[in-house]
Amino acid sequence: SASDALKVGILGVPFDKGQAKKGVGHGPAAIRKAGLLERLSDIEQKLDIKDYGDVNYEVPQQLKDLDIPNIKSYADIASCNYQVSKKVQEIIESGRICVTLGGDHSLGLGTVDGHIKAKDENLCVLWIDAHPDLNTNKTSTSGNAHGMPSALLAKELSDYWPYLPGMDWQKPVISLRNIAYIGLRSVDSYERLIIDKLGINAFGMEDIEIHGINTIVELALNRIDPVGERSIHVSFDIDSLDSLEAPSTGTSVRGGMTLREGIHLMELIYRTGRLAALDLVEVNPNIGTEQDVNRTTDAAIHIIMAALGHSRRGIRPRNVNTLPLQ
Ligand code: 4U7
Ligand code: MN
Ligand code: MN
Ligand code: MN
Repeated sequence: SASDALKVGILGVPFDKGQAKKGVGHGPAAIRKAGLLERLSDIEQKLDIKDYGDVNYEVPQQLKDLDIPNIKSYADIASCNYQVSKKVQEIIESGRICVTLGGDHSLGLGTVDGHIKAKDENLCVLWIDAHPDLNTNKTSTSGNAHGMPSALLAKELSDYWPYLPGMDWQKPVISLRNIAYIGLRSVDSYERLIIDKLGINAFGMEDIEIHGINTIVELALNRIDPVGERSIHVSFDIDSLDSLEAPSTGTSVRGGMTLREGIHLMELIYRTGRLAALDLVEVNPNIGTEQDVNRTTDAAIHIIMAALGHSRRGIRPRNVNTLPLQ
């Protein structure tokens, strides 16, 4: 029946100014074109899906020509994320799981902020990524905002940022105690310093090799949500997967997770029943061959399907216990 359907909202964020490569703004269109909605319509878990289309934004007059040192396209970052936050808050408050399609990972600032507002701070974040995205504008070697969202969100790092005009909406912020990283294998030196100094829950590829993905997800959830009561936000950067699994992305790093590990992780999250927001970011259809793009969008769709209740075991037909006779 419709009442046991899981309510989902899909939001596209065709944003690319958090990094330098053209094409990541076409990520939402590429994932949709690869058949996301069609494939979600026949998974075992019944879904009630509402597509909210793509976010658009304008840079307000008072932010135009504003420059913040070493944050490229700052005014666009601040303005777009404000709209993302409002939309995500609205979708979660309407009782839907918010699936945000990126776009570069700077949008994680807005999605987590919207979730924080919708759930009154009672949430935890799994940041699935080759990179921890923990740079401030003082530590970043690139000035690219897609390497900064978790540092912008972290309560413990707020003193390390200058005043950021146009970001006053971005409050309150989350404690790093409620964030865990999985899949790390490209960590800048200042990011490593922050992780060690603050005792951040950071699980790298070697941890997955030693313990296996199942144990790592359990460990991560135990750390960030020991009682099992928090709303869960998964910010899934497609570059967490190995370059062979997801070649069409801007900052790919070899030696990453298999798609199997990504799917298993999302199946575990689905089973908690507490997933409220999933970001699927950094798919860039301008990178690689057509086959590379298809492989990458297909991986993204598998991750989303697992998060929303697709079962690789299959399920028996409803109300039927025997095989049909001729
Ligand atoms: B992504 C980097 F220096 N750390 O800050 C930086 F290595 O959202 C990469 O995870 C950031 O893809 C990658 O520019 C951001 C670099
Ligand atoms: Mn990222
Ligand atoms: Mn990354
Ligand atoms: Mn990237």
